Amino acid sequence: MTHTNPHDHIDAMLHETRVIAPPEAFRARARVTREEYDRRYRQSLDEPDVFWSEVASELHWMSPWSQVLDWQEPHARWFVGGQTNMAYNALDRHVAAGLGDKRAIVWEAEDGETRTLTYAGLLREVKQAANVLLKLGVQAGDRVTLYLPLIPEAAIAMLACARIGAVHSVVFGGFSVSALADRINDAQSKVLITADAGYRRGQAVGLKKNADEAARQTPSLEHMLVVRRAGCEVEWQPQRDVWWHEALEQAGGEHAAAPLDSEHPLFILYTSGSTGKPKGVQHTTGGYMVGTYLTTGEVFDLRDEDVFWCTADVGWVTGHSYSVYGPLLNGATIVMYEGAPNQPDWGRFWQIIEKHRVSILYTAPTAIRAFMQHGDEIPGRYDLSSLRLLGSVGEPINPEAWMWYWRVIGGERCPVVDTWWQTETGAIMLTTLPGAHPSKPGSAGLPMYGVEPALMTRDGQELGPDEGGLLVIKRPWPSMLRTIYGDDERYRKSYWGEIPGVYFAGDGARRDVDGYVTIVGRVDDVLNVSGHRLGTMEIESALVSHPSVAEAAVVGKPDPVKGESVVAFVLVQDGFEVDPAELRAHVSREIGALARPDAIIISSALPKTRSGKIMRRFLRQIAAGKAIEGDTSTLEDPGVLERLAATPPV
Ligand code: 6R9
Repeated sequence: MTHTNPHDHIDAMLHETRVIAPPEAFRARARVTREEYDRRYRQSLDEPDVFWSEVASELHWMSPWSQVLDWQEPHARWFVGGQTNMAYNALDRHVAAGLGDKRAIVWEAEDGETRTLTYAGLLREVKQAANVLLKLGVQAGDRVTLYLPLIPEAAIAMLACARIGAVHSVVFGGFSVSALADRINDAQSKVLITADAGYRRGQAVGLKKNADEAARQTPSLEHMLVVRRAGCEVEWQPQRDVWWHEALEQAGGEHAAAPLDSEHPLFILYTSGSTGKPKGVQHTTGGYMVGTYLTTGEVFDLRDEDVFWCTADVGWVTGHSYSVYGPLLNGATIVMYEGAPNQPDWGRFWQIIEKHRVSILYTAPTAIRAFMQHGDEIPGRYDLSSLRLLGSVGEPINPEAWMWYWRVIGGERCPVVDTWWQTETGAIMLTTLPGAHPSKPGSAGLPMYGVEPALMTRDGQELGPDEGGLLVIKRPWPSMLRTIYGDDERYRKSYWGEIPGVYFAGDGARRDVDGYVTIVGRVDDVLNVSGHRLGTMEIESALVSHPSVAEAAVVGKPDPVKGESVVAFVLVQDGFEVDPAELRAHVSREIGALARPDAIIISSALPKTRSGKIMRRFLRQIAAGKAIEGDTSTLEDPGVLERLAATPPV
């Protein structure tokens, strides 16, 4: 392996051979050395029972497991027979160890308001919230939907559910009424926890108003628990609606965490797949807890004095595993920021880091690229010396953005970990360990303990070094999804049925001779827009639900900041005209603003095979402004491609 001095050049930025060793000062006191990684990784594959028992034993179990893994492909049960509680491990355990006064959450609003909760304070509110849920009739196994801004109550509500064994389903606050209603209905939730409004760019966004509208279509819903965040006027149904602050005040402060089976469901989180309907990815208690605990501690080299800031909203899996559960399980201090990265300007992140002395920052390439666009001068105004480690997640990070992050934000002092994982995997799967492994900008790196990746062809042939193929995982791991809620058949087919005997991730990748895996991108009809997963079919069905649209095809187009942007090819319904602004607003209403097409191409025909299948491959080329490549002879009317390429987007 060659080691390139990062000072050397810009020229090397485009070469894949660049390797950056862990900074010496970091390496010298890192939690995990290279030798230790090698030894433990080996052990995790050769003696998984011994390895996982050791890790799980660092947490509290109310009764011990009798078997580490029961694997009946594709169904895994981890820590079989064990009983534990996520909230107990995230809170009570630390308070019992004397850490009650330690800061658990340092929250900051867009306007600079801050609120700090200690471990003891957070535990108190979680116990009260647990009692409120019980009083509303929520029982272990019942589903509770959360539709909240990024405020401490989001974490409190998640932990309160976990404490009583209710299954939370967090719906991102930016999602629309119908996206919310669909998710409540799929989960058959009894209770919705929301807020009067959230703030974004100084504007109050009416969450309760959306929730009220959704509730008209969700018969399972019995109660709405409403956090007062903005203090704005809301409609109120006294039979159904309960103010969070009033209920908590009246609730008892004592609550003993329920001992739950290791395989008791912890949460459902909806994510896009290659068909129209989002999948309710289901995680369970014991395995997810062990996975997020282990990865947060070791990938981020976590220490008692760290201030950990994962910028993800709790509406995404990164917000579940690394804004809430993983760091709390490790007793860390978390920063939580409810607001946009450019409020009041593009220096906001750096100002927060300076103010709260953040030592670990975990964010997405799309944010890094946006900061990079605004230059080195803005971060240069702030004191970033508290930082000691940087992380990236959500999409491939281009080497140029990686280098900028390392150089400008980390001052060539902080290792950068590029962590690959998914909603389905629950926790980080591929990464480098910051003190143990050199980084190769653009490449996620090596498998975490217990993860056995491979590159394969569609028919299951394993590929050698540097051959591009499909990323698969060859054995179960503790934090893996257990099923798709209400649709086990879809779970079987999507993940363990594509290539028999292995977990199919849906990503294309290659692996070099050192074992470093570089992710190329999705191989299915899933887009990654600003690090968020969106199904092309979901957007297409939103488009065709508008009266002016007869048919639609959606593809991604490479975008310098978002990674991918949404391009929609739209066939107009006879007798209608397409109003692009109205169509974009319609998609926002149907799904959420993040699905809004950046470009709409209005056309009279789509490229179809004789059997009627839309050839998206060609549409991707047209969207990217590229020349058409490939065999067009199977198209019913090859002339359609030229006409589409000549149509300016609106
Ligand atoms: C954690 C999360 C998962 C998809 C995944 C892949 C992409 C995530 C990545 C990455 C390259 C990384 N992805 N991390 N691609 N390098 N470090 O983002 O979960 O929202 O389910 O998305 O995101 O394509 O398949 P999720």
